[in-house]
Amino acid sequence: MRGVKSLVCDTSLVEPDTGLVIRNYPVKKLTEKSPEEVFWLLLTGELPDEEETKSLQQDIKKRQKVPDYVWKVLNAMPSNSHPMTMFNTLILVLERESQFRKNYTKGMRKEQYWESTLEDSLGIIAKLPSLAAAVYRRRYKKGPRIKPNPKLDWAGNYAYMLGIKDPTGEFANLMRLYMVLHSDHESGNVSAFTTHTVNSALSDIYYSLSAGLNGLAGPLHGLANQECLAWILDSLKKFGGKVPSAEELRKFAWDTLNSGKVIPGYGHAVLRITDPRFDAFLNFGKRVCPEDPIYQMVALVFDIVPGVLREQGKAKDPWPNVDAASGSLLYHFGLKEFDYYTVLFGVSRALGVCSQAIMSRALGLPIVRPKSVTTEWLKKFSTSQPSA
Ligand code: AMX
Repeated sequence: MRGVKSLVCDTSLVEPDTGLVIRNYPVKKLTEKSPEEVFWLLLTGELPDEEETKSLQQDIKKRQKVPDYVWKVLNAMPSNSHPMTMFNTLILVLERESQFRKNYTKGMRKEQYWESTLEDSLGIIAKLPSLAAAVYRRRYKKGPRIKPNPKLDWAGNYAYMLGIKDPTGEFANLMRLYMVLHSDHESGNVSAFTTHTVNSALSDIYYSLSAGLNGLAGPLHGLANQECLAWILDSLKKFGGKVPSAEELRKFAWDTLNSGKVIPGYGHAVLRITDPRFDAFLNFGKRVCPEDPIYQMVALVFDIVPGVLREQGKAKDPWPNVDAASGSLLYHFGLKEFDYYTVLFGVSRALGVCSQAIMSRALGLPIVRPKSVTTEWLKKFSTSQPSA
């Protein structure tokens, strides 16, 4: 169904020549904003003022306590389960808290669905950093859970609870940027569309978000970012840990293509320009870690690979996507567990898909139920068409 116009989504738009635009704001204009401000923007179409931002941050803090039964489930899971399995399970376990389900069972008017969906969304979004950080600490044996610090903002708290050393505060800044850049990408991608489909059955947002993020766990969707960093690290290893010359890298890129592999982090199903989110990460790296060979390698690949892909002439978009840079920055700060990167993506994407669900309930959108046909029907249909 690529390119078939079949959905309405007002939170964001992705056009081939602009990249992500959130409520009329190109994403590059939002890189200095906090995730809370962007969540407000996604929901209302306007950026909040200082007071409104503070009130949302206070509201989130009031909701961040995770009930103990959730930790019992996490501790009962095998410690080598995939981090996305752990994360999505915890979201589902929290479904017990759903106000939507309780109000629906009591009898709620259709016009009130969006309010309960908003309540549930605030409840789950407030808890995601604690859940995601706890998954990290258990899965990678980093020691006991770290409790949220009431003085910190949503993403700052996430950085803090992961337990990554951050003397300069730049890791927390990276988390804020990461959470903004991945927050939304229209509604037709697998995680957004799945969340929407499940929510359209009036399953509450806990069910819906967990389902959507199960889609994000797939290698063709959210798991792709770890492959990009692996390619960068492999390339560096091949050159003995030193950044190669442009010519050496060009040859390495051709070797990758000639062996039948793709160059991870390059190309996009929709975009036909450098993903503005890649630019934002590259600028962050330039400011914070210009000496890091991994950052330098990412910058060199950006100089060389688009030319190689153009010369090969297969990829419709020879430019980098968001995944080409994000992993290298996480790695720089010591977050080196590739399998975990999709969880970060999931925490961020929850902002967008929850906003979309609240909008869908406010608009009273119907259950998703496209019509299917049999193969037999398809054969008859295709043979009955006049040939072109
Ligand atoms: N390296 C080598 N070849 C590439 C390429 C790349 N980075 N990107 C596309 N191509 C090839 C395709 O494999 C395809 O070859 P084929 O005709 O032999 O099958 C041809 O170019 C045409 O593909 P396309 O229409 O340009 O791309 P697509 O819309 O089918 O797929 C994408 C898009 C991202 C899957 C693809 O560009 C790709 O595989 N990129 C590398 C992996 C990657 O970066 N994934 C992250 C995706 C980011 C995200 O959405 N999260």
